[in-house]
Amino acid sequence: MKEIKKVAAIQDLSGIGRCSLTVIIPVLSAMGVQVCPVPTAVLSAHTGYGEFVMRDLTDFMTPALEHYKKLNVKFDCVYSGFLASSEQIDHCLEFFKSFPDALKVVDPVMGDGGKAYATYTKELCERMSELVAVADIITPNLTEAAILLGEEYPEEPMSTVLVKDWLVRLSRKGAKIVVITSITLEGEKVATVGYDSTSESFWELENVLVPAQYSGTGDMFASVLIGGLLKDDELPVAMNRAVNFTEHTVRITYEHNRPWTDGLMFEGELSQLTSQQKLCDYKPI
Ligand code: PXL
Repeated sequence: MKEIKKVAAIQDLSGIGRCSLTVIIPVLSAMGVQVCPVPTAVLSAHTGYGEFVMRDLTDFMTPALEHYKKLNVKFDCVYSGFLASSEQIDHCLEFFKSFPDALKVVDPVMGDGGKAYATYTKELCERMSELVAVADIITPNLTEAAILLGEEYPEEPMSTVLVKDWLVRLSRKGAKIVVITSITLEGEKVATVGYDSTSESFWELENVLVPAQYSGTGDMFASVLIGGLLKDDELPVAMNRAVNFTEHTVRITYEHNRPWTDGLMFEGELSQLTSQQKLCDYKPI
């Protein structure tokens, strides 16, 4: 029987407003990957609601890791995302160190639209670079890329030359592969761009413009990307899969005129993720 790949997902569980584990578990499961959640916090609703109750689970992480080591669990991927305290950076580093053969994915969740999320302190943002340093793959959005590089959030469309410079500078912080989502490029384009430092290749996937943004979009993108890479997709193929599915669910949500806090209406669309078809709408830049 084919082995099912296992991902340790170090992420929060938010009851309302699809994001983090409530996106990652169904999406990766539909792609045939087992998600083993390591909850960083439990929230009544994600932070975008402004009002929410949250239980920080920092003290759960080390005992959980010790248990997995005792069970001799082998994870194929360790994937970190929303963190509740700067101390959790140390626990994530321990997870990455404990499973050296796993694909290490860091979604440096810190903010969006040029602003940091409500619970993200300056210290937590500063320490995120320690995780980026040990990652194989990082998936920042433009806000997070700017924070990691110590740059201002670009209010103007970016040139391809500048985007490539950001990708290379980010990869020099440690990760072999860097994928940045939601970049506004010159020529009224929004794109997802990727860089593989081993082959020194750059990829761009143009996104269809939808005049709305929804919570959990980054989690959706990263989950589909990971699912593809664990099925041995090449980077541009996995990016293509992730862009297409994310875009499709954004469009459906927009057509239903849902508030952005609800997240993406993906539940009826999961069957699309089971397809093995490899797409090639990407282009080198
Ligand atoms: O999708 C990022 C995210 C994850 N988890 C929580 C959040 C957010 C973004 O707002 O609040 C709790």
